Amino acid sequence: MALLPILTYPDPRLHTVARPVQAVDARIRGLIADLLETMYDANGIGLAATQVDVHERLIVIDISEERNQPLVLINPEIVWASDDTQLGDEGCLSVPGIYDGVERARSIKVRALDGEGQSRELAAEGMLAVCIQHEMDHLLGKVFVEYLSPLKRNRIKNKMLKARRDTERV
Ligand code: K1U
Ligand code: ZN
Repeated sequence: MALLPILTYPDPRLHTVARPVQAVDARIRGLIADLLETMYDANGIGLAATQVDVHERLIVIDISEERNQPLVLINPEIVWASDDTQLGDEGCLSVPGIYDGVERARSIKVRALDGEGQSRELAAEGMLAVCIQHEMDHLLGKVFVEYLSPLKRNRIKNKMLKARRDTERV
């Protein structure tokens, strides 16, 4: 297993559209293990392959307090979403230190392959539904700050670029 470097906004590679996973083979099982290790190490509740510069439709999630209920979604598709929405603060490991409100469907149904390559259907609501929608956006090349106003997004972009320059100077 390996810790993978996480791309940070506004890295243009975060806007890459991921292609479907062709086969759940040893390479993909290795990537799943690395994504989970990287997510747990960063104290995240989710991570998309896009964020580690792998542009295939694969996400991992664990919203449990005990951090022992990993969920692997390969080639996920939302097959139903409620009209009812929820507004909640989101964070992102690719935009460290920034939290802001995003409106999302309150309940969804998702079809995906699991880590064994089996097709599953999952109903999710609340935080799990939010996290799945956030991670699936990454696979489409979308970062949550794109839901914010251009003014907020520009401030965040400048803050991230300054933080990157400051780190490079050390
Ligand atoms: O970078 C990511 O995509 C993971 C992201 C997932 C997420 C968090 C909150 C709302 C939607 C999606 C994170 O894990 S950010 C890390 C974080 O600060 C956090 C951890 C637990 C709960 C809430 C935020
Ligand atoms: Zn994110």
